[in-house]
Amino acid sequence: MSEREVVLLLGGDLGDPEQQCDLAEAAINERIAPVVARSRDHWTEPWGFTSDTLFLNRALLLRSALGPERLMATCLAIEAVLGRTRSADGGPGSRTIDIDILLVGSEVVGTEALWVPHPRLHLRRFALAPLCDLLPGWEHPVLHRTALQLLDAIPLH
Ligand code: PH2
Ligand code: MG
Ligand code: MG
Repeated sequence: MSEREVVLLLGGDLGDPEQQCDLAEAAINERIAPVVARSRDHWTEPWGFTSDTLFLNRALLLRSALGPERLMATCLAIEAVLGRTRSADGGPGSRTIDIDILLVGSEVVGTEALWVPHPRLHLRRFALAPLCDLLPGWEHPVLHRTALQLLDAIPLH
């Protein structure tokens, strides 16, 4: 299959988030594809749960021919190498590193294990703001709004 634009979102709030994101980026470079562009670093309030620590969120743009399932498996393997653990109830919580697939070109996947574009992308400022650093004009293949339009639609508070 031909190469498509892939955007991954890194996020972490435990330990040294800058170092964790740098390590994740190096592993992605080596195991998935060269990183073409990187968003600014966004320090963000935790979304969906409370914590004293801020998240570092950073988006990465790659070009890859890998399908979403292979991408996801590799992201999970890199998280594991970097010491990612998950809460027993599966709910959101503090973590060393999370690597999520935001989009794979205009591909749409909806299975029990994997949704692409990320199912909560349009609700999350912490994901849309880094994405807009990279591809503000990307059009969501289901919602038919650009990344910038989706970001503008999120209330500030
Ligand atoms: N990730 C979550 C839940 N909440 N909040 C921020 N600020 N950044 C994240 O990356 C994040 C979150 C689930 O993966
Ligand atoms: Mg996540
Ligand atoms: Mg994740």
